[in-house]
Amino acid sequence: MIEFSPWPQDLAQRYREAGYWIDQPLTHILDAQLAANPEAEALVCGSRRFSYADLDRLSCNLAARLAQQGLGHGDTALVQLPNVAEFFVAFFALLRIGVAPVNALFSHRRLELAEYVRQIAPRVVIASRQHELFRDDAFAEELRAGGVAHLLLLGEDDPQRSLDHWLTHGGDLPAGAGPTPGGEVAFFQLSGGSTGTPKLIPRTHNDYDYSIRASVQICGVTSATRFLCALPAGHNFTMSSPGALGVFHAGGTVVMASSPEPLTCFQIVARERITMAPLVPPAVALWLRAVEEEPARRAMLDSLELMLVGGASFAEATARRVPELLGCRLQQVFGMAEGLVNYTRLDDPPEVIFTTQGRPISPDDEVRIVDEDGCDVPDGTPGALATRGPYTFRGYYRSPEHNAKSFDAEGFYYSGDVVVRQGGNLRVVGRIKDQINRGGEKIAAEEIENLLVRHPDITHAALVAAPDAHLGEKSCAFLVLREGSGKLSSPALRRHLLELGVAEYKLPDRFRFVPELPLTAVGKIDKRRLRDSLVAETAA
Ligand code: OOB
Repeated sequence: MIEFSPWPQDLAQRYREAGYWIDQPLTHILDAQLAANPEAEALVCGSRRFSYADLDRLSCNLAARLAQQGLGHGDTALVQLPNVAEFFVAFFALLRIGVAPVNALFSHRRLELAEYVRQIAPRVVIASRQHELFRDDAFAEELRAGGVAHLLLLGEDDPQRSLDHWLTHGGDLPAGAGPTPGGEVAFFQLSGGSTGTPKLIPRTHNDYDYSIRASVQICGVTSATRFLCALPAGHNFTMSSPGALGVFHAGGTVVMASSPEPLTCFQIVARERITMAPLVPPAVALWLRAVEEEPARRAMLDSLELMLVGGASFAEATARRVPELLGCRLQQVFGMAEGLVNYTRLDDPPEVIFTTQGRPISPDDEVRIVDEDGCDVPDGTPGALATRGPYTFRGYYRSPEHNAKSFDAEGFYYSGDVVVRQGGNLRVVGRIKDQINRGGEKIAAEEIENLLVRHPDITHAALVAAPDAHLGEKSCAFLVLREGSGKLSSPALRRHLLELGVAEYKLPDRFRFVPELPLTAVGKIDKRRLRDSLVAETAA
């Protein structure tokens, strides 16, 4: 069994009695559609179309092959695929035999993948020849030397390790193979993080499935829903809020897109009659601009009924333009891979939809907003968000020290967000965690600072958020250089980081050289002062 921090007995019992936890594996989502609508269109990827029966057959093939190799309960997998149909096929295949995947982002590079491998010691890695790391066999050899028994690649010619081949040449599931029980870990979500190493979030079938079923209700997903999957497919927003899994649950259709870039997406929306699209704020801004530039484009979005926006702060002025310019409704989403998801409701008054990030999914989501002493603040006063509930995790994977800081004695998780409650709805107004939210992509400051000081000429580094008109935030690294060292150029610094194998979205957008870093009264780096200096700079 894969270890995780369980909910206390009394709460677990309450969640079962309330009907939240139904003790079914997530694969029941597919099984139910296979029984009810096997020929309905489940998934579209370019010119390829998959019915629920296809999705079932392909995932069973892969599951059978993996199980025949001895994979099963307690095993883990590292998956790194772009937004293609195979992402969901592989996800269900692994869950069918109780193997728990980590779905790395396609933008992740050697450093991130190596860290996930270190943490979960996967027996199988599923990746793509399209990715730089898998273009030749060097990294594959490293993985093998590190204990990975099976590497399956999309776009590979050798049938022994071609994902395409394993998907189409199955066999029978060995006796005894099957998903893990509902109460156990189904897979790992990735934390946006604020620490030196990325943390993994074990999600159980029960908790994840509940968040999906409830989201389907709240977002009005039905079998007529045609869902655009343009953000990274493995992200919690795209996967479960209500996400592709919510759409499968309702018997609708998921349409893959390689990025949220407006011109390709508009064509997909028009061709596939998309009704629902989740986007991060910078992508919405690009969509709005594309229609403003060429009003005739709006006709391409005719079928679009609902746009979900979340992942980062969404300016009210931009929110108001969504219905006006794109001709669809808006639903704001404030969620986290750790669990808690808030939505504005479809029947909320426009003021609530435009100015808040909504309220929790569940009547049993407990949300506290507290001051620095941990005391609840009154409505209208900003405070730190703490939460526990039927789909909010209880601990990062194998991270006792970090867990001790992220949870209180009652099991409340401190998300690091500063929020205000008004009329029952939440507004996100700030952040305590040491993270940069670059248009929805999260960067843990400490991770990049640690990499920067590995440069021989750098003694101290501090990464902070700088305001940015398009992305909301960009990252700026303040650096103190070793005495006597010459100036370092931005390209040289970026090269240093890229050579360490970090994902490109984490590279600082700007560098500032300072004689020393300002400190607070208790001797910590005064990041607020650094941020303020950037705000002043932007204003000037
Ligand atoms: C989503 O999940 P993560 O894990 O990538 O990031 C969570 C963090 C939150 O703690 C908050 O800091 C920020 O992203 N965030 C927002 C926001 N939605 C997320 N900040 C302001 N306004 C929003 N609407 O980002 C995520 C997961 C599920 C659904 C939607 C987003």
